[in-house]
Amino acid sequence: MNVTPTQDQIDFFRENGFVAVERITTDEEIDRLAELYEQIFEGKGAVDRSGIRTDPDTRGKLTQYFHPEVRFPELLDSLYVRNAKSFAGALLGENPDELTIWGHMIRKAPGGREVPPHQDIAFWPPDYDFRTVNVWLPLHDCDVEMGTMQFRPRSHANGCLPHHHYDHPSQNLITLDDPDVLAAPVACPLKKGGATFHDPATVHQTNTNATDRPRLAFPITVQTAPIRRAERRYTPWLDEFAEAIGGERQETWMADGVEFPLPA
Ligand SMILES: O=C(O)CCC(=O)C(=O)O
Repeated sequence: MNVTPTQDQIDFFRENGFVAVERITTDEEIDRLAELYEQIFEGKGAVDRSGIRTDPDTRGKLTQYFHPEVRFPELLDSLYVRNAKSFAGALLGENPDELTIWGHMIRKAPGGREVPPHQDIAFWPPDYDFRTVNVWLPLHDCDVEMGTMQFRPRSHANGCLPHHHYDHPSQNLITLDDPDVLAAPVACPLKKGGATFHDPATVHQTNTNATDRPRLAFPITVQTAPIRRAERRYTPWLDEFAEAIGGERQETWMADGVEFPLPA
């Protein structure tokens, strides 16, 4: 099973900054991933991303496990990752064999909080550009009520927009200063096996999980190697984060499970 975009999907992605795909992998592979989630989220290593200022009812209900491909290298050879690379390669006009990925797994428990509007580019080290496409795969049918992805069409056209922290800066939970000037969010409900692809500058968000089932998602970033920028991106929220955690800044990047120093 090899998934590549049609010209209409490429045109839609370039114009709107996102595209949904009906099937990127098999149900069997998704079932194996779901078993892996049980192992991962019951063990150590998942971090609470619900924030420290949330009320006790929502705390601990949004957990993430970063870089699962390091502990489970077989993920790199999954149909999901292979198809994500070929699809993203066509969207970016890059050779899929030269692209790498890093991933994170997200578990949004029933009642787990919303993720407010943000751009992924706003998290990047500000001296670098990566050409990326970000892929989001839920491990089951996923609708708005459960917290499927919602995108602001054409919001990727404006580069990195101003963000601020909505919890203590040490949590690095950021949201857009002014989402109201953008187009209204378009939700992408997905059937099991479907996925979305978005540009790193596309503003996106998800709702609270209002169902009684956990929402499991496996986003990956498909990327080229980092390119040093002539001018630093304006991201004061990253300075506040660095200050809040004692001055530490991102000095490495992850590619297919291997950590590399960011180029000088
Ligand atoms: O899964 C979610 O609820 C949000 C995911 C997201 O915003 C992201 O991966 O950038």
